[in-house]
Amino acid sequence: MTGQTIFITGASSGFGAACARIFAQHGNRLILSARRVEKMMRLREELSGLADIHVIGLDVRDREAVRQAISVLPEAFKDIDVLINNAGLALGLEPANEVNLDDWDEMVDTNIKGLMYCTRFVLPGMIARNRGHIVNVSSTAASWPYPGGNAYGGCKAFVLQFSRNLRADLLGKPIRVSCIQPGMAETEFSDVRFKGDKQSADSVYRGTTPLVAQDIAEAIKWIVDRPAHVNINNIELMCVDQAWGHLAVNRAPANKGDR
Ligand code: NDP
Ligand code: 8X3
Repeated sequence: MTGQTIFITGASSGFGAACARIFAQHGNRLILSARRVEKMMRLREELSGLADIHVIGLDVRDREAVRQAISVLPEAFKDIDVLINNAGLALGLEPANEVNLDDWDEMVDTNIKGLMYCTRFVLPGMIARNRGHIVNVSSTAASWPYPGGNAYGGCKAFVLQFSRNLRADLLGKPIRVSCIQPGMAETEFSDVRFKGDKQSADSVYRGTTPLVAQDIAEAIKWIVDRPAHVNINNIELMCVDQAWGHLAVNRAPANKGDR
């Protein structure tokens, strides 16, 4: 379908920027939001001639700012058809007993609360217009735990279950809710997770052909393009160089307590 108004959070890089590019190529109106406005202005420049683009500097953790941004959208952009709740991040890989609590707070505030705020402020308009689609970006980390994934995986599990519960709330209304669970994809994600430690970030993808942002954007485009009576509940995708491993087993004699 063409000519829709698409609101993308986290549009300054990675999956969000790739979504902007792919949806712009199909004649949609785009609302791009993230904190780094200059990056989105450059993207708007790149896509000029393809789509009308409204850029919002927005920190999704700020509930009042989210409310305000959505309530003052220009006339041409205010009827949001598709919300892509993509803004998010992982911080650190420390075990739970060593983690910096500020990192946990920031992950919860962004991945969970930010996504809730955007959803809550966009949804009433969708219901009033009797049309809409919310696509939430979760992660394989929602379903498959790994050491150091602690709060990040927990946040993404919230996104998956929240998506399903939204569908339950919306039954009887022509509003779709989808969730996508990508595996490792090379974006700024690992630079952010390792706080600028380039070596650690690069090591995540070394020797692999990881997913790239375009892969996720194409999947989201496909989800949105299904006929109106089809709701894609959830999609999980990984690169071919990623799969599950054995469950971990502790064989060390020490630290077994009373066993
Ligand atoms: P990037 O780091 O490239 O992009 C993250 C985006 O989120 C940026 O545009 C960033 O913009 C935005 N963002 C972060 N915090 C905030 C905030 N407080 N307010 C508004 N925007 C924010 O990573 P990806 O593109 O890879 O990540 C996109 C989503 O995909 C995230 O939710 C991530 O958890 C998820 N994901 C990533 C995977 C991967 O391996 N890359 C795999 C599975 C899921 P800015 O800093 O300008 O605010
Ligand atoms: C990002 C994928 O495996 O780093 O959500 O958690 S992973």
